[in-house]
Amino acid sequence: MTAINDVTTLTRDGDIAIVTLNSPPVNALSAKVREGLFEGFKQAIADDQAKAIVLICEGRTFIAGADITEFGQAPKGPGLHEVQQMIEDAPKPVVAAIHGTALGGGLEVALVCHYRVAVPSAKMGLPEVNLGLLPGAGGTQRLPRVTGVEKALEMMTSGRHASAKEAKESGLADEIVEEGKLLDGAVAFARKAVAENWPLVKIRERDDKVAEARGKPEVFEAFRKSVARKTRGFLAPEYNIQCIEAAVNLPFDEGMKVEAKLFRELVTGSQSAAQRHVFFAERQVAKIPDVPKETPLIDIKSVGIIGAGTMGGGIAMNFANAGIPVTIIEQSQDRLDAGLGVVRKNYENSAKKGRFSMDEVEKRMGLLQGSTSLEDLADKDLVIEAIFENMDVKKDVFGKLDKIVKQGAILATNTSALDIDEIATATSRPEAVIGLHFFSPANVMKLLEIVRADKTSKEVIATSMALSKKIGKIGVLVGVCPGFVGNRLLAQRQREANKLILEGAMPWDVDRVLFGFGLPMGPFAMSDLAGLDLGWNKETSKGETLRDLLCERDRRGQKTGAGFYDYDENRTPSPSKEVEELIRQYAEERQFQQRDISDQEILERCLYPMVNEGAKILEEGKAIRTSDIDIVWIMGYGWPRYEGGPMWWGENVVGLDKVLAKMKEWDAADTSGTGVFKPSALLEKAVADKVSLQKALEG
Ligand code: T1G
Repeated sequence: MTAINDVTTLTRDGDIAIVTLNSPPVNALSAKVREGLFEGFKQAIADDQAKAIVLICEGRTFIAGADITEFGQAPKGPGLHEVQQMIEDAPKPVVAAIHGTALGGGLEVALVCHYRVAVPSAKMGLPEVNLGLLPGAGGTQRLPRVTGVEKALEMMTSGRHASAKEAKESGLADEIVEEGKLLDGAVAFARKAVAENWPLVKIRERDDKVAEARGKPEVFEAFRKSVARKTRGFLAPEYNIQCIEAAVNLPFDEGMKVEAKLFRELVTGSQSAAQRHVFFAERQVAKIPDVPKETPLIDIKSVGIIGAGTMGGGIAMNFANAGIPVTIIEQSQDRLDAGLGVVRKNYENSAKKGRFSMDEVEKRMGLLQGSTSLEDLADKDLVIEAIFENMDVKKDVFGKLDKIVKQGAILATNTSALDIDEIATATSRPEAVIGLHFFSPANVMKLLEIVRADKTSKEVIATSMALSKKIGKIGVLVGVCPGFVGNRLLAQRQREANKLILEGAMPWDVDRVLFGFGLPMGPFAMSDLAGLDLGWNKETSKGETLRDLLCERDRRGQKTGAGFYDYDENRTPSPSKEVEELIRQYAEERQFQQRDISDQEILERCLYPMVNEGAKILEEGKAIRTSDIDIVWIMGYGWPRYEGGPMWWGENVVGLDKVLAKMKEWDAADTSGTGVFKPSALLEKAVADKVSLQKALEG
């Protein structure tokens, strides 16, 4: 056995050389790994006793891609293309032995090997698009030559991982070997290739699969249309498509030049920097400085949920989906039946869409028991209250839970803004109380704000964080403050949007600017969708606010065919002349000066205060890091990943100095006395010291 370097060894099994990588956590193609591959293959090729070579990895996975932590650094060691050239030109068969996830550069290394074998649990993909990139090591030219153009288009623009079975069917894998016997299987396969003198397959020399799409630009146009909505605003999907067009229409080496050019554009651009930031931010959220990894977890075997409304039912589905039995409490059998009926309907709709079988519907429904008695929650390990958003009602319920539920259970509230420290005072066990703020629809939205109260114990926090992953959520730990993190930033945007339409912009102007920025929907379209009459009623309406006036005119949103917008029978919105006149009159009566407002001002007024508020949240210790705030807004409110999240965007696209200057300008001009534009001290410090907010926070 030869140690090539500290992550690569070279051994021989008879006449088969074996290059083994062992570079945790995912054998990413760091400089050391590339060095080891280059030197290891050089020696294996030079070894006349070795009639073939197997490339295999120790640990959890085959190479999972380029080392994303190396991006932006000066390149060291042999380049990936050099390593690939060495492998592809080897004068003897090279077999990639794949387990875990062969992704990105990892699959691109496997594609220059002559053959690929995999275990049944292996997965393969080119997910660079999720990092705002494209496969930059020949993947865009080789994948379509193996799988054909349509599958390559779908795989590269979705970034999904193909199973070993699919890989075998599409020609990406040549053989599936027994689980747990990858090395033996790969060596036997290599030996067979030698014994039967198989040709050394170079994918770059194949043309049949790409030729099928030659002269058919409609294949690409149809595909572009099919992904347009999902990829709106993202550069990388289109660049991936263009590389595949090059693979169809140009000789291999020319196609490689197109790939290199477009890769360089993406990797040096802001979108990829933002998406790489999000990749790491999504993993950082799980790290809680004062809650060590070793913190013991409470075993959550059964869950109680109080409230079978939209939120309670949606929350219950998350646990049933994870196979955890749930008891749902409602005040009456009718409300219980209605709530469980909605859950069943949701499951049946998913089954109709082919997501799972009707048997699975019954299995999950079987995990949901209904009751009208809180006493039935006595033995639950976790109880989540999802009832009316009123402090007295919540404190009353928590007082009862404190008497009923076994010691050691977690008592959680789904409140979206109320003070959880106060709710905890209704119990004798504040250390067991935590906020689990789900976002509607609770069974769909990935974000879960986990709200630690002053006395919440580390075990309860650690258990809640682990549980969020188990039920498929991204749990972000936040502190108790009005609106926690997500809604607290939203309030900043909402306030400015509501003022802008009194100062001369129209709702459709604000929505257009924010939709154009990449948010899924503007605030006024969102209000029409949710309904303007939430919490409003005719009897008590005083006709004071714009919303009162709209609701009194039965303009309650999409459901009444009119809200801020007019809607046709297909609910297609159009600006409303009536609303425009109503707004102008309402503004004049309140002495608002109307003026032309630019799109830039709309964007700044809506988004800069969010950055400033995020800095205040950090200052107050209500979020651990700026990237957690980014994740909250990406996962919970649809902030575009290619803009990195509000804090990343404020720092890396706008510049904190510009945000601060505007906050100061608006603060100086503000006569409301509310201080809403007061610049965050942390923001001022970061700008003064010319450091990031995180650095300024860490001192
Ligand atoms: N580079 C560096 N670190 C990586 C990494 C990578 N490619 N992939 C994962 N990690 C770290 C991750 O940050 C975490 O670190 C730990 O590994 C476990 O990851 C030339 C240019 C492989 C499916 O996009 O999809 O190749 O937090 O928590 O849930 O064309 O990681 O423990 O310190 O996610 O089991 C293309 C990205 C790169 C794959 C495993 N490859 N990784 O998931 O564990 S660009 C990717 C993943 C490229 C070429 C281009 C997942 C995973 P820490 P984890 P997991």
